[in-house]
Amino acid sequence: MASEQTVKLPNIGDFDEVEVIELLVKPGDVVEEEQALLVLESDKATMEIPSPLAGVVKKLLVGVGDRVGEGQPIALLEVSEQDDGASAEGAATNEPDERKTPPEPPGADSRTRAEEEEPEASDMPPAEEPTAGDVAPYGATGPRVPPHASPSVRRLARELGVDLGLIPGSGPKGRIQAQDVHGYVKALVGQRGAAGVPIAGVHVVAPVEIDFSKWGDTEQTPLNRVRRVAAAQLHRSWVTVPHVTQHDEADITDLEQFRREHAAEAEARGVKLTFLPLVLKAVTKALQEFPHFNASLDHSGENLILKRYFHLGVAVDTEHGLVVPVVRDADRKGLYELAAELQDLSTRARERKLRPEHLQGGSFSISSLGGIGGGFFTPIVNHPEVAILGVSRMQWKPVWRDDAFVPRRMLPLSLSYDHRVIDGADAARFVTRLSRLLADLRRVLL
Ligand code: CAO
Repeated sequence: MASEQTVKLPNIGDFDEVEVIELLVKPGDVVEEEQALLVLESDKATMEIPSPLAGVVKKLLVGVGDRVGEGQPIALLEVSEQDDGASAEGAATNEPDERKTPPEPPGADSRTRAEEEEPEASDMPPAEEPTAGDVAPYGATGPRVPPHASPSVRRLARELGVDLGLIPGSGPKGRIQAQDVHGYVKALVGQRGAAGVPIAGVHVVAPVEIDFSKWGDTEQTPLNRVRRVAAAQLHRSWVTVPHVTQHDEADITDLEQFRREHAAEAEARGVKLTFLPLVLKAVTKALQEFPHFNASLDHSGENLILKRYFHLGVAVDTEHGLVVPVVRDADRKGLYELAAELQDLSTRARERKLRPEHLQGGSFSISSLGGIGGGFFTPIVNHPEVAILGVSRMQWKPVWRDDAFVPRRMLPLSLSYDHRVIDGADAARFVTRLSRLLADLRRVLL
C-alpha cells in the first residue's frame, strides 16, 4: 500500500521567504530519502531542500521563481507503507530525522543551513555541469541526476575545475565531501605532475590572482548566475572541441522581397516576420540533407549519435547574459508558427521566464547578430552539438552576374563546427547548400 505525503518546507533560518531557483526533480521521479528536491536562493546563500522520505514525486507544488516560506507545501510524494510508517513525522515536518541519519561531524555541511559564512557559495554545479533549472544553460541537453554534495563542496569542485560526477563520495549515503574532492585532485596531480589539472585530457593552467588595483581604481562586480553557467559551458566547448569556422554569403535579395511582401499578413496574425524564421526553415532542410551536422558524439567520443529530430537552439541576448532556448521540431512548423515561437522564447528569455524544458534537447544552434550589426564572426559550438550557424547583418554588395556588377542583398553566414566530426569539405558543402536554399527558399520544398 502506498500513501501520499505532502512535503513542507522546513525551517530555513533567518529568512521569511526565499526564491526557488532550481527544481532538481520532476513528477514521476523516484527519490531517495535525503535526495535534494529543489534549490532556494536568498541574497546571502543558496540551499538545497532534501526530501524527508523516499518515494515517487507525484506533483511539485512550487515552480522556479516562486517565493516560499517555512511550512509551505512544496511537493506531493507517493510513499510505500514501509517508508511512510518509518518517516511519517519527517514527512509532516520535513525536519531532519536524527534516528535514521547520524548527525554529521562538526564542520560538515547541513544542506538546509544557509551558508552565511560563505556569501559567495552558489549551489550551481561545477563548471562541467550547468543545470537546466535556471536560464542560461548553453547546451543543456536533458535532466541529469546531480551528484550528492553540499553547496560548499560544489563550489570547491567548481573552483578546482573538477567534475563531481567522477568522484566517489565517502560521506553518509555516498555524499561527496571536501576531502574527497581534495583527494581526487591530489591523485590527479600526482599522476600527471603539478603543471596543471588534466580535465578530459586537457591541462588547464591555474589562473593567477592579480591585484589590478596596483595600477589604478577598480571595481569588482560578481558575474550573475546566467553568465557563470554560460561561461562554464562556453569554456568547456572552447577547450574540448577543435573548432573551425567556414564563412559564406547568401544572396537573399529575393527572400528579403518575399519577407517584406508577407510582413502585413504576419502582422495581421500577431507575429513579426523577421529574417530568423526563414533561416530556421533553410537550416532545417540543410540538416535533413547533412545528418551528421544534427548529431552529437557520445561520451566515449567513438560513436556519433544522429538525431532524427530538429530542435534548434537560438541564442538570445538578454541583459542578464546569453541564453539559448530551443525551438522544437522546426521541420514540422510553418514560418508564422516559427516566428511566433521565436518571439515567445526571446520574450521569456528576457523576462527570465524560461522553464527547463525550453532549454533542453537542442540538436543544432543559430546565433543571429543580424539585428545588431557587424560582419562575420566565429560562434562557439554549443556542446554537445557539433555545429552552430552565425548569421550577421545583410548588406548590399556588388555581385558579378553575366557581364556586369549588380546590387544584391548578401547575408553573411559563419558556420563553426567540430572538426572531429565534420570535415572541411562537408562544411563547405553545407554552407553552399544553405546559401542556395536561402537564395531561393522554394528549394526547401524539393
Ligand atoms: N540583417 C539585417 N537586418 C536584420 C537581420 C539581418 N541578418 N536580422 C534581423 N534583422 C532586423 C529584423 O528584421 C528587425 O528589423 P525591423 O525592426 O526593421 O523589422 C531588426 O533587425 C531586429 O530584429 P530582432 O533581433 O529583434 O529579431 P530576430 O528575429 O532577427 O532575432 C533574436 C531574434 C532573439 C535572435 C535577437 O533579438 C537576439 O537576441 N540576437 C542576439 C543573439 C546573440 O547574442 N548572439 C551571440 C551569441 S555568442 O555566439
